[in-house]
Amino acid sequence: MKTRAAVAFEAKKPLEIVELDLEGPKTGEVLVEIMATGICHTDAYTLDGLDSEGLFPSVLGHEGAGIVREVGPGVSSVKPGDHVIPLYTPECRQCKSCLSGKTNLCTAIRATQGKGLMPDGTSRFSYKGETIYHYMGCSTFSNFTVLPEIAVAKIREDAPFDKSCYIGCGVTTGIGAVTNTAKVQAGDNVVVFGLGGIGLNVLQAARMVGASKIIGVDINAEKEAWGRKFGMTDFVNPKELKGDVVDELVKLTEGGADFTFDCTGNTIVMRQALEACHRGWGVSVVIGVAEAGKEIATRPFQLVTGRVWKGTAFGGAKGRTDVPKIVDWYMNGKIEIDPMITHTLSLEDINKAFDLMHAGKSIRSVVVY
Ligand code: NAD
Ligand code: AHE
Ligand code: ZN
Repeated sequence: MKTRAAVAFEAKKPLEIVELDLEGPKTGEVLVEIMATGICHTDAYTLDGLDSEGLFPSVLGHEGAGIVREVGPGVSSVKPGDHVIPLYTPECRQCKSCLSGKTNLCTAIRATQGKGLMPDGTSRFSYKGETIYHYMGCSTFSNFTVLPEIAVAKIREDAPFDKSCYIGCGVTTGIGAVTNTAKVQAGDNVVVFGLGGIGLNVLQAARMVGASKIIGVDINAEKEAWGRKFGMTDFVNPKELKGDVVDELVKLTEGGADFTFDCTGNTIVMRQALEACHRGWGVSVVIGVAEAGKEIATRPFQLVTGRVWKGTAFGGAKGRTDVPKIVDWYMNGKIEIDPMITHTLSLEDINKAFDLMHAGKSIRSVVVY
């Protein structure tokens, strides 16, 4: 079949809207009509050529929601008509990682996914006879995409696609980082670095679990008002600060935070986030994805004296199990999504979403097909 898609033909070039050829689902795969997709900073980072796994030409996008239109042989967990969210972190429930109960990082298809291919080692997308690569196993910048059955979460049908798509990455990552990875408790002090599409979800989760002080840090002054909407109690803008940001945060938290979160992808900020943790027990969670080649550093003494450095992918969420629950949280009003979706665009305008993100003018842009 044919599908309209925004293709990344080259790094650092705008996406091009073209009609691709799409092969139907093979064994264990499903064809999904994507109804809406968010644009996450990770898409921009890959398009900018900063992902060591980035491949071109490819169909980017990993924050979608849609409807199953066809299933391949052997598919049993979903059927045509089901509403689903594609999962860049699948959940096979059979691999060593899934069975361990210790991680959400299913390994069933990670090797081929990282090569832009389906589990059988081939791509379903092509253009004028040339292979176009998949991205993060999702490729939601295409109106139709093919996914392994283990990489879709079935969700309730009354959830609006243009909002629930955000649960495919940003919402689940931010909320899960707090509830699954850090396990923040009522009364804890929290610092969130970077108040974008991920950071604001960390803030709302910290508020939801009853954190005490919830401090936001951002170099964009406009993010103060955004943070306050989602539970932030204090704001620090390093650009407007005379002294050192870590000293300021340690002072504000009377000795250091119980939990800090990096939602910037900047390795200098990651260090600040660790060092702003409380001596003896503070935990810093790296969410941000750093450019290829970047490394983190700190004095080992920071760890010797009890600070813990850890990271999280997709908020530690097990996609098929947890995503439908997060959709329920949204539909029941436990979490907010609508105010964070600042721009809704057509596929033809998708490059504007990247411009808005780089200019710091959007929280989340969503493309509706
Ligand atoms: P975004 O562009 O919406 O937000 C980033 C925010 O960080 C902006 O508000 C920006 O002003 C702020 N910022 C930039 N430099 C800063 C600095 N030096 N100090 C303080 N604030 C600074 O991006 P996003 O969509 O929220 O994504 C954030 C990061 O999380 C990206 O690196 C993205 O790739 C990553 N991410 C990781 C996961 C995961 O599973 N680990 C999932 C989604 C996104
Ligand atoms: N491919 C990159 C790393 C990119 C990365 O860390 N991706 C996160 C999700 S970001 C979503 O917006 C992730 O899930 N990582 C775990 C995984 O298995 O990819 C690189 O550095 O090679
Ligand atoms: Zn993302």
